[in-house]
Amino acid sequence: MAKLRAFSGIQPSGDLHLGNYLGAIRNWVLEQHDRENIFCVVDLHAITLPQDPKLLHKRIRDLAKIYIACGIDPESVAIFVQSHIKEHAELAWLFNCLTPIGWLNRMTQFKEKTGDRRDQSSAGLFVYPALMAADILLYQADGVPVGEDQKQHVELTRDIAEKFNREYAPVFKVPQPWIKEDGARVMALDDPTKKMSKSGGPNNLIYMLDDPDVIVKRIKRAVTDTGTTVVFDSQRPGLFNLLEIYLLLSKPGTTKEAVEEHFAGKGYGALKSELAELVVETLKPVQQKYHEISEDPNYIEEILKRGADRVRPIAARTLDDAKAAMGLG
Ligand code: ATP
Ligand code: LTN
Repeated sequence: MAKLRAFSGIQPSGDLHLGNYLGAIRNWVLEQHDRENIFCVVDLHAITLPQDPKLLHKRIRDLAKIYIACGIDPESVAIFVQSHIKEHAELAWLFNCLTPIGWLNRMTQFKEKTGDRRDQSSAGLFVYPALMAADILLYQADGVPVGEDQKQHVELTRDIAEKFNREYAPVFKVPQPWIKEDGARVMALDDPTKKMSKSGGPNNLIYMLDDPDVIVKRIKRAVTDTGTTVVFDSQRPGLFNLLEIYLLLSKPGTTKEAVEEHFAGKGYGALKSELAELVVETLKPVQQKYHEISEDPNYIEEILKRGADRVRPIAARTLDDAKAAMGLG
């Protein structure tokens, strides 16, 4: 039986953090051999907010290198840059014309990102979800492995696909959000009521490329409460978050009970130092591989070129079908 196709992407809008890893990339890696995978660096999404051109160019390459350093196999998986395939922007325009403003008005990410500065934000930020729908639907993906915060965008993608298929012709596969229960929402270290995020301030996250001593400091500073027992208590969100991260990074098959038993009689200090050690150990091989890959700048350029060459025909075919169905050209 043919494998299901996964499509996902991350914006090169900042350095990658543990939330991106646990909510997205780790699952891409774990399931890469069971699926056909297309993973994108969504640079056109990044420019919905102002970016420094030189830094953006570097971050695009760094993000692709991190995909590989985390264990994505570039021989079997297509890794490419969104702006290398013109079809994304073109299909996004068709979707802008198909998507009611009311659907976009409901998107919580737009509201969170703009707050009371809506009128100053770019039109691109508002139509961002139509571009995301184009990314996914161009490749006829069966599913989209993402963290919980992207669920609403994948649901909008489904709505757009269904509307197009109903009004014009059945061109698009309607994809599923593939969201794991575990790790889908890693919380900020300095405020466990918010998600860990690139745009959330310097004390909220652990970067994938942080040095070991920085990781230790960040975890030591993480907000907890005044309790003493180390148990999964949802009323103590700071502690809960640290324990969740600990569990996710522990050996496969480790249970919550086993973690609680391990920390019985120990305090928050022990949890923080053991967690820091676990994070450092997890990130060490990723960082090593990242630095190895970085020694030859041509390596990543080659991978990205090959990735784009592999996916371009799929994108071109879907766009042609969509344009024909709409009577364009
Ligand atoms: P920004 O702050 O710019 O929105 P971000 O840190 O939220 O960035 P994205 O580029 O939007 O990161 O997300 C990339 C992937 O990582 C998505 O699949 C998203 O769902 C996932 N992700 C982001 N933050 C978290 C988190 N805190 N917990 C779990 N998954 C996350
Ligand atoms: N909106 C996503 C990034 C993104 C994406 C996609 C994810 C853009 N296009 C297609 C999955 C599939 C985000 O902010 N994390």
